[in-house]
Amino acid sequence: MTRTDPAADRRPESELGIGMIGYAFMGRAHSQGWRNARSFFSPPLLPRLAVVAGRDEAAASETARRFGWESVETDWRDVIERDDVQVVDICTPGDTHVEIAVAALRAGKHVLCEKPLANTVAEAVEMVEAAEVAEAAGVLSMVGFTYRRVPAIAHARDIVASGRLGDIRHVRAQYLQDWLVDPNVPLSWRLRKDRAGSGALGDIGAHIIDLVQFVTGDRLTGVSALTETFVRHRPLATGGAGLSATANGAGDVGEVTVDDAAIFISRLAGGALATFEATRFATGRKNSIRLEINGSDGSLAFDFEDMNVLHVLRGEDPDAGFTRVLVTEPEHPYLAGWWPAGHVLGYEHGFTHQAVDLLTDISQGRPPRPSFRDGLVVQQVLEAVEQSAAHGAAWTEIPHEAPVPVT
Ligand code: SOE
Repeated sequence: MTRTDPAADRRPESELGIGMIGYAFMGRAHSQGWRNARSFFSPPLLPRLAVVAGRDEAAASETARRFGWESVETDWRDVIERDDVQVVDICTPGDTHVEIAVAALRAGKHVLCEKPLANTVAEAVEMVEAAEVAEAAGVLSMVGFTYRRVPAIAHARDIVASGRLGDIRHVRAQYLQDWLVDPNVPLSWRLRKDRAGSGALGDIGAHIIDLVQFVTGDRLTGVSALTETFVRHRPLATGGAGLSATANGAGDVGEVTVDDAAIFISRLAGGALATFEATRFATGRKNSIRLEINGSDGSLAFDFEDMNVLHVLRGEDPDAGFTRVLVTEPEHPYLAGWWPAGHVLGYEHGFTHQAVDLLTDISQGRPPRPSFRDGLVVQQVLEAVEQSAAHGAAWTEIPHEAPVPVT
């Protein structure tokens, strides 16, 4: 362990030590979330960036230097053993989530775990069981579906919950990226089933499954799905570090073992029909999360590539068309902590809102949302999609009763 701040041990009780495991894209996004939670909001408990952990000490140290983490570890087990860490923040690939989260919860640490919760339903069940035992002892947990915390999405949920759209009839959800269209993009951990669990389906499909259930307050009851892998072999990144070469021993390419795209239809428990599309091959779409909800008395539409705007049609005057609502007023969710109306927010702000909500929940002993059980429900949908796609798009029910009985 290398300690960068000698004053680190003398901190007021109103702080929680954060131990972040992982330092790459999500590590950077979470780091700024913890920092801005402290700078722009006044959560009852302030986050102290105690330690960032990664097997690559140089890379983890660079994240520590850039974001102000007080120390660095190279083994996540050492993070969990530290008395100055009260929250473990898991920012590593999905194949590591269950082991780290269960160990951290059993060690009495609150846990924030990146999405998707796990790589399988079985792993998610194990995590829910550990989380609910820990919760009984006041140790809390959250899964990182941060798009719930985009103000326009939270506002959309409030509109649906108010009943202003009437009975929900249609839900249209897409998550469109194009970073894999080039077949020369090297094989990364996200393209290996043993590391990521699935491809576009679990990485970005999980987001829109959670968003639809969050905004509508409803649940998917079953799916009929297709998946596709358009590019089945890719160059190994930088000599294939951490990735096995293809069976033919060529050594310069590796097999893609996950989906590049998934499309599926569903019916919500309340009767609405829903369509989902998650793809990394939507050429020209960079991070377009699109949601449209049609109700008997109105509609709403959202696109993350214009993330501060929510288009709302209120049924009073259908000729009026959709109203463009700029969701930046102080009374809109989370905005009071930021800038005056019109000074728009970005992708990173959802991570700050996530940090603020978790810290507030911990201070009040309130179970955070989305919970690990919410993450398990998403995992069940992911598994149903893969089962349906493996059986000619056969209709596949999603168990109504979670495999972990609600206690
Ligand atoms: C890659 O698809 C990715 O980084 C996802 O893993 C994130 O969850 C999403 O927010 C942005 O795109």
